[in-house]
Amino acid sequence: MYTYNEIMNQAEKLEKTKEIVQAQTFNDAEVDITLFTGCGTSFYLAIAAARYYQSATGEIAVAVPASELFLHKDTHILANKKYNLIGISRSGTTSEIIMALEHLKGDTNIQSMAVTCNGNTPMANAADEVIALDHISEKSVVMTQSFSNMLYALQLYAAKKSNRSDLMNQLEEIPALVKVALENGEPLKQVTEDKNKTRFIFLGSGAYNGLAKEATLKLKEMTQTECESYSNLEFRHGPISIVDNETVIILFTQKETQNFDQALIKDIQKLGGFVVVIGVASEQLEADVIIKLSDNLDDLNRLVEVVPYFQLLAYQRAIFKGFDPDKPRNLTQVVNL
Ligand code: F1P
Repeated sequence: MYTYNEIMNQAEKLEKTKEIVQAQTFNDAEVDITLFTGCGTSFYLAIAAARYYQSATGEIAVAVPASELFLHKDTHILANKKYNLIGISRSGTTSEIIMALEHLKGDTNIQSMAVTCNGNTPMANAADEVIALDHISEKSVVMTQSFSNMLYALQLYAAKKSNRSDLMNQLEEIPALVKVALENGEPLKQVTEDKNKTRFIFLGSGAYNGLAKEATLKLKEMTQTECESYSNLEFRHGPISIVDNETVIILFTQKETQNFDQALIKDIQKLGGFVVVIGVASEQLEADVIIKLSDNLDDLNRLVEVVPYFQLLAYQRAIFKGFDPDKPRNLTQVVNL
């Protein structure tokens, strides 16, 4: 039950996150590369946040799993470049994120920031700056409102760092839009309550690729369904061969992708696949289910508006299949090596 409650009360939490980040001042020393890192959900968040950051600021931003930073430092860190290393972790105690920060500590080219739901942890203490979202304290093993709130915090951070009031104005609408999404009933009932739909594939490009990856993780964690994610047009290059009449494709569409998405949808439907489209451009598209988003924000700024749909999809599917989303198989809240 607490997983459900944590999904359903995330809009209020986003309001508080907005206040926290807007009130904070950040280090504005120049760097060459902003590197976002984390594990699991926090790594997928890093992908979305890095793509948002680069587009907002015009500066180079990349995402790397935390373990890669101590296992293969040289393949990710250039000795002659200055970095802002942004570590993301709900708990602030996951082994790899602490090991990565410790491994890079002392390198004068690297400044660091922790984004976490616990401001008093080894990770927060090891970083030069912290965005602490202490009002998020999830009981659930699966990360839901921590994902949306840390992603939102990093979007607000990018808007502040780039001094872009146009972005900030749009981001301010997010808590209200998430509330509407949460109150949208069960638009995916046709999918969640069909036992003949067994394979789920999420397609998202750009920053939405991070959301597509996180959507697969939610479904895996809550229902142990094997599922995959791809950048929209990559799906044609091989993976489409697995589509059959048990396959559901959830496609995140954007203004830039919609002209290509319709042909892709038709190709998938011809093979028997069931296609759900989520996005503002979805009005122009034909699919099996269309979830239309508000059209007053740019696709990049509305990222968090999409999150409730895939979190509730996983939750509702779990309930339909008789799983307890509060007790996901083989998982613990924090992974320690
Ligand atoms: C990250 C994480 C989660 C995963 C599981 C274990 O934790 O890997 O993504 O769902 O609960 O922990 P954190 O570093 O963000 O606390």
